[in-house]
Amino acid sequence: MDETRPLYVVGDIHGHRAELRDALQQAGLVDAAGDWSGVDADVWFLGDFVDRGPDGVGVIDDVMRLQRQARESVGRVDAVLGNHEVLLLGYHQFGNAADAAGVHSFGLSWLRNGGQQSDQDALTDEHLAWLTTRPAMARAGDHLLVHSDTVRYLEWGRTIEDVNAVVTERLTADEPDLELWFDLWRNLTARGSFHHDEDGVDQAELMLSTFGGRQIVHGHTIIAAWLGVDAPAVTGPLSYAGGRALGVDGGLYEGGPCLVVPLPYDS
Ligand SMILES: [Mn+2]
Repeated sequence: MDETRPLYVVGDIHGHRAELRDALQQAGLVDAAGDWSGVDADVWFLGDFVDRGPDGVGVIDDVMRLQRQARESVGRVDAVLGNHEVLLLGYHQFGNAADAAGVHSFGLSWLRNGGQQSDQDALTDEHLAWLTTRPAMARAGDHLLVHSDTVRYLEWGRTIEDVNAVVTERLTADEPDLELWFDLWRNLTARGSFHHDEDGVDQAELMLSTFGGRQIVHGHTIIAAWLGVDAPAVTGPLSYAGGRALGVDGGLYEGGPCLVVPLPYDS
């Protein structure tokens, strides 16, 4: 990546299409019509487009369109997979089928985690092809971009390329395996690795020394939960673990802000 290009990350949106458009417009990345105006910016969405909010697939449509428009310009738009994308895809693929032990099903998890039937109904082959080929991790400059604040990515590989290859292979397999898909959902739903008082810094160091980068930038865990405040009181991202981690989930579905964060973030 060209280090001189502006870099932004966007936290969890969960179906809040209008709020996303407003936040991108405020950052100068889209115009009043919602079309790309970010010129040479590099924008990474950190996943969780769907569930808990009114129009998750509409959000995906917007991001796919911005990706096309940025590509026609000199910008770049992409996204890492969130656990809710895996949930959306898993329920689409497996419905209420249970695993071999009869314990887990995407149907149950989908219901419990804010799944929206309207999103399932709106899914097209084009959405499926795009979602199933998004990476789980990416590097942008000194930043390691992931959805979830967890070390479980290490279970899939020791390089970004290997992790992404494992995830894509599972999601695009000709004969999808419920257990392997559920493993994706379970690991991407884990949280809090870098926030532990005792070993949070070590866990962040482990991720960075393995995958590269100087700061993990993630969504998934609402900043307000750590600050002990309500989501609307959140005003920006949270740098922690000695600056090795940056949380950017403003808690949109709980009334918090849609955070569009320029990197490097100067706290
Ligand atoms: Mn999440």
